[in-house]
Amino acid sequence: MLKKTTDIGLFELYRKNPETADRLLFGRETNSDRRGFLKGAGLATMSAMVGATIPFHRNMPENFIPVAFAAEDVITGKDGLTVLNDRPLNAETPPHLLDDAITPTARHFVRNNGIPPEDTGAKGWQLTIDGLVDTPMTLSIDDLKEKFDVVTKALVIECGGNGRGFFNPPARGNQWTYGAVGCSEWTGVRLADVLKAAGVKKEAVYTAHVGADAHLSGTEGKLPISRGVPIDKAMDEHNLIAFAQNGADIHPMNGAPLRLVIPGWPGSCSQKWLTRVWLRNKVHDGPKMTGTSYRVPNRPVAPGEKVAKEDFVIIHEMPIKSLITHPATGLKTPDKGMEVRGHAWVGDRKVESVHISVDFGATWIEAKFDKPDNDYAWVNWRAEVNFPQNGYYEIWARATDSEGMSQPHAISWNPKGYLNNSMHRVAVTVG
Ligand SMILES: Nc1nc2c(c(=O)[nH]1)N[C@H]1C(S)=C(S)[C@@H](COP(=O)(O)O)O[C@H]1N2
Ligand SMILES: [Mo]
Repeated sequence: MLKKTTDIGLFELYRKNPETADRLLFGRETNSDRRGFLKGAGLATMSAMVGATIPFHRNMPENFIPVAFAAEDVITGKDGLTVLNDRPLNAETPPHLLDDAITPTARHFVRNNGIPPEDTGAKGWQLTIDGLVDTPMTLSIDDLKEKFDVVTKALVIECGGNGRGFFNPPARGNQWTYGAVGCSEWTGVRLADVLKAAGVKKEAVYTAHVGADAHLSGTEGKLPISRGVPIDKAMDEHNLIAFAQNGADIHPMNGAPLRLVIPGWPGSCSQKWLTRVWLRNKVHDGPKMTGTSYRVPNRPVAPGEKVAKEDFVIIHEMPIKSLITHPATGLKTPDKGMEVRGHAWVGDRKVESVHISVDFGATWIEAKFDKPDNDYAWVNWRAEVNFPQNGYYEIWARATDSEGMSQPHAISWNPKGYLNNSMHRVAVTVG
C-alpha cells in the first residue's frame, strides 16, 4: 500500500485524494481521534524533502503538506525555487531571483518527466552516436574533451510550458508561472562536430535523444521522454553536448554529467543525462514527440476549443519573450524613479528591442542592452522609469524580435498550455 505514495508523489496524491494520502502517510484513520504515526516510507519522503527529521511529526495535521515544500530550498544545491511537483520533481524560479545576467546553477529551474539516474558521475559515462551515420561511435566524456573543440556559451533553456499556469480554461500539466527559464553558461562540444565525425548519412532527417532517467512506472527500458529535432537544426553550431554548467559540474537535476543544450527550441529538446543520439530517416516518434505533447494547433483557436489530433504540429522555435527581474512584483517604495531590469530572448531570431511602460501601455520607453556574447543567450536589459506621483503602477515589458514580432497582451490559448509569451507585468506602489 505504502508504495502508492511514492508511485505518484505527494503533491499528486494530496491533490487527488487527500484522505488516502493522509492515511498512507500518517497511518491515521480519518474521522477518528486516533493519532497515528507518520509511517516509515511517508516520513522518510517528507524528511528527505524538508532536509531534516520532523521531531513533532505526530502532531502534524491531516491533509497536510509541509509549507517547506513550497517555500524553502528543498532541492539540494538549489536556492529559492518553488516546487510544483515532487514526483516527478518540477521546480521554477521566482522572477526576482533570475536577476543575474547569467543564471547561477542554484537558480536554474528543474523540469523532470521521470526519475533521474542515481549515479550522475562522469566516470564511466558513455554516449553512443548511431542510426544513420557512417561510423557509429561510443564516447566517454574524456573522449569528447580530447577529440572535439571545447566551447562555452550562455544559452537559454525555456520549458515549452512556461506560463501555462495563466491559461484559462486551464491546461493540464505543471502550472509554471514565469520561472521555467534560465540562461546558464554551458561548456561542452558542438553536437554538429560530433555528428560530422560520425558522418551523417544523407537519408538522416531527424535526431532522437535518449537519457538515463527512468519512467515513473519503473518499467525497465521505458523512457520518460525522448525528443529530437530536424537535422538542419541539429547541425547548428550553437547546440552543445555539455558537461559543465557555469564552470562547474552540471547540477544532478539539470542533467549531470552530460546533456544536450538545443537553445531556442522547447527545453524538452535538450535531453538531460544524455546517453544516445540516434539519427533517423523520419520524424522521431519517441515518448513526448507524438499526440499533443509539445504540439500546438496549426491555426489560432478560441479558448477552450476542441482541436482534432491531426491539426496539431510540433513546436519548433520559441517565441519572443521577456521577463522583469527587478523590481519584484508587489514592491512598495517611496522612490519616484528606479532602474527596471530583466532579460529578453527568442527562438532562432534575435532580440531587436525591449520597451517598458508604466502607464498601462499608453507610452513606452526603450530599454538599453548590450549585444550578448553569443547568439541564443538572453539579453540583459535595463531602463530608468519615473512615476509622476504616489499611487499604484504596473511595469510592463514588451520585447520585439528581428522579424518585427512583439509579445502579445493576451495569451494565444492552446489546449496544452504551450508558448505563453504574453507580456510580464509587475505591480509597484509608490508612496
Ligand atoms: N532525460 C531527460 N531530459 C530532459 C527532461 C527529462 O525529463 N528527462 N526534461 C526536458 C524538459 S521538458 C525541459 S524543459 C528541460 C529542462 O531542463 P532543466 O531541468 O535543466 O531546467 O529538460 C529536458 N530534458
Ligand atoms: Mo519542458
